[in-house]
Amino acid sequence: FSTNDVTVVFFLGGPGSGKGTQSANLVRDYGFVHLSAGDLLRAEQVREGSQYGAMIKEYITEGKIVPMEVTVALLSNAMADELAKNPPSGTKARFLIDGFPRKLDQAVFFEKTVCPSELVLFLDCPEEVMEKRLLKRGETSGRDDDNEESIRKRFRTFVETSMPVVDDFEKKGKVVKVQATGSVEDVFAQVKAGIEARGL
Ligand code: UP5
Ligand code: MG
Repeated sequence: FSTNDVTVVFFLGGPGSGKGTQSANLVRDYGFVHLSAGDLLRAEQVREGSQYGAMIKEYITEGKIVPMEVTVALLSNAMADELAKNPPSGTKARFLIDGFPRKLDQAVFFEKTVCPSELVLFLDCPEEVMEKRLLKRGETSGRDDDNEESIRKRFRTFVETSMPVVDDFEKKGKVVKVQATGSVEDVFAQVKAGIEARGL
């Protein structure tokens, strides 16, 4: 597909900061197509015949970042599928890419080989708040990584590996940062104000 047909917004933030929740609001009000890298990986993990299932499960449980070849292929295939289904006519397709890139080299690779991002939306949230949300969700989510040990590992990976991605985009003036501790509605009001200020 042609990068002229699409607008890409990266949606970053720590584990449990509310990316998935706010994505649903953005889809509803702004017509974004939501692509969660984590959801795509979890679907690939259980896909019949996938050669990556066991590897993905191991990485997710350990809170480690899956090698980018896998994630970037899943994302670019999902984008191509969407554009084949709904070919852009006049207006660009808007993709909200949730939870990716989480490592500097993945950001560089994606922007070079798939599509540069227009904007980076970042949910800023303290670990205590995120931990509480994730443990609560873990009571029913069935996710392999919603337990105390995995959460600790995910936080560590986020600080050591993923925050440098946010910092790098920040230096380039691309980040809209939102405080994610309030209610879902409060956070969404800030998200709206932030992206509208950027003309999206
Ligand atoms: N909640 C949300 N907002 C709230 C609010 N304002 N007030 C009160 N409660 C709120 O929210 C989490 C929980 O909090 C929910 O119960 C929600 O109701 C509540 P959610 O919107 O799900 O937060 P989100 O930021 O999406 O949290 P998630 O757990 O999905 O974040 P992660 O970034 O950890 O998960 P992801 O699925 O992106 O990645 C999982 C793993 O996949 C990674 O650890 C990694 O191993 C792997 N991965 C890669 O390897 N590469 C990638 O590129 C992407 C993922
Ligand atoms: Mg999520």
